[in-house]
Amino acid sequence: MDNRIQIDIVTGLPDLLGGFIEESIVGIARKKGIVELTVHNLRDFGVGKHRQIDDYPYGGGSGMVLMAEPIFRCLESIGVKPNTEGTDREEVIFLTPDGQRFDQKTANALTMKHRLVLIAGHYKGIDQRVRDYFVTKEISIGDYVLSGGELAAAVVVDAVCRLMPGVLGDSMSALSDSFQDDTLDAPAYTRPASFREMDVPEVLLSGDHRRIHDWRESMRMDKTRERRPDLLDL
Ligand code: 6GU
Repeated sequence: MDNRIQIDIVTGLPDLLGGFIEESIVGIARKKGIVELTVHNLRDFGVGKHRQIDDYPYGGGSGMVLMAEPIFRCLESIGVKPNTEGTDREEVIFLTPDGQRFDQKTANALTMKHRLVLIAGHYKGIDQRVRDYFVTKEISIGDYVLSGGELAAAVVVDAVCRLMPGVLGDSMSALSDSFQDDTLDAPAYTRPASFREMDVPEVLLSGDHRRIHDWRESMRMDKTRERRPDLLDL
């Protein structure tokens, strides 16, 4: 089966990702051997005795720019090819607010790759030559600005890992998610059936799977019409 994926994250702030990777669904996917994830510290490829990884922008302006050299050396050390020689089973992704908006469809498409290399820039940007030479896809996780790409990389990795076959215990669970079929999820309840005089809808206790299915379907549609009508006219 083709359900393994190799993920490399390139960052100047590797510590930001440690806890997330170990504790999350990503940790489970790794332990099951479905995801092989490595975080690469750009500082290890820094220039000069201070292992410099960023510098002032040519032409002036605020903020620092990640230098081309450390990123080139890091990517070359893990066998990443220039984007002119890549395969369709590999994607080199730069996380940036000016990228293409991340959504469930993109997450699904990324699960089909053998390898994802994610570059998280933490400063004003990265030297354009990295984008020109290596990057095959630029992703933004929404219309707001984060101080670095690390959180965005974590978002993408989480969304992709949980879709990999075998990661979630209940293989149906990912398929019924909000967005997976362009609708929002129905309300969920667990025990007890009555809590501070708030009761679980009777239908969910009925054991009648047909009625439960129809109720959930109708709640999904109502919620989607109310909150995200844009999803229905796609
Ligand atoms: Cl991918 N990076 C940063 N720095 N900010 C963002 C983003 C990415 N997506 C939305 N805002």
